Amino acid sequence: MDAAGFRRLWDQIAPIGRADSGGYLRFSWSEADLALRAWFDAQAAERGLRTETDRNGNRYAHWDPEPGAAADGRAVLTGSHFDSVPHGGAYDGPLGIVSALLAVDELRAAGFTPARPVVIGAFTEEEGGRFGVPCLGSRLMAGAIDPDRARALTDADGTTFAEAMRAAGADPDALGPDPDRLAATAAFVELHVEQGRALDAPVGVASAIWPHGRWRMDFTGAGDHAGTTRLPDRRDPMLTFAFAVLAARKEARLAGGLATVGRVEAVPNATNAIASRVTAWLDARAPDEAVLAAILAGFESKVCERAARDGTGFAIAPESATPIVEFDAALRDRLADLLGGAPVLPTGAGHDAGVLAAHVPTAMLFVRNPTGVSHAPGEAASDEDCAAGVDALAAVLRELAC
Ligand code: HGY
Ligand code: MN
Ligand code: MN
Ligand code: MN
Repeated sequence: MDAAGFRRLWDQIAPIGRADSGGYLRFSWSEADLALRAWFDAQAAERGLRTETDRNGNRYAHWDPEPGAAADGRAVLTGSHFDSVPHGGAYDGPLGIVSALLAVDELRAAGFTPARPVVIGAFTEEEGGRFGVPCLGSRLMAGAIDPDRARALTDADGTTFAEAMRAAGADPDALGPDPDRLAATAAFVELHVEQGRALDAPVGVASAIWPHGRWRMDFTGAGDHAGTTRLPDRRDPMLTFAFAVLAARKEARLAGGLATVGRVEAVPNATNAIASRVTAWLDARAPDEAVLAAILAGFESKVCERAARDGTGFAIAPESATPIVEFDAALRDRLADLLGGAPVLPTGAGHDAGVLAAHVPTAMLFVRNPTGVSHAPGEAASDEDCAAGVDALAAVLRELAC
């Protein structure tokens, strides 16, 4: 397709949830998310696609085959997510949904009729940007998280996932595994912007996702006056926290993985008070499980030692874990061949495709990111590469929906 055609549809969602930073605030069930869902529904209606929300709040548009179509009735699922991290980029998620709509247009314009359903999915809370656990919609579908836990997850204001869902008109009582839907899915293909500088061609195919997880860390001490408490008398959790940030980076560097502390909350959060508590979140990723385990073990023991010296408390608890994902090798090779020998590359970023890969033959297409920036306003993709992504996705859907 041509770049201008991509841009026309893309521009329709560009203002939704855009902040002054140039990044996006598109949290699940927020006004922006509901506006995107309404836009998705309108696009589906324009194309005569049947829409549906599953028990976990994931939204779908179905391109149904003609009655009596030859295939076994199982669907080819494509799509991604609308939600963003705070001040995230424009492409992470929505690119996969917009590209899917355009790929359907392209296939129809070419006279293609699918032999099996082609379904476009918009997954809920992929980023965990509001409720903390990433890929929540797909995890629920796959039975990878207890629905009671999901319902009780809270956002920064104390609103639970269940309350947010209900306020948006969805039913949180229905949350839970959806094995029938998984069984009715022949393949899932998620198109996504590449999130680093690893892809030097318009379109690539994913090989694997690094194992990764999130941990909540609580540093506790004694709140006190910044002007009257002598240094030896302090039990300052901020000190232990500061050590932990450096320790995470050091352990990751030594082991050959990645560790990030990108979110922190201090109590009481006053300039002239020693904090009584610091809560922070660790994100760690690695090329394999052993390296990830080594980072965590080294980190925990160093911070515990340090906390003992600081007279502070330190507790760390996992909030989500995603094991290594090796995408279906046959599908990966088939798609790379189909796309004329497209580059095949792993990623350190998590995706709904990574969750569903345990249940359904799954593949990912990546679109080149010239800045290599993601989860920040600088995330980029050229219209030409996005159009190439649409062409690639259309070719893949044609191949899989025959
Ligand atoms: O952070 C992550 O990789 C999540 O998918 N988006
Ligand atoms: Mn993301
Ligand atoms: Mn994403
Ligand atoms: Mn005072």
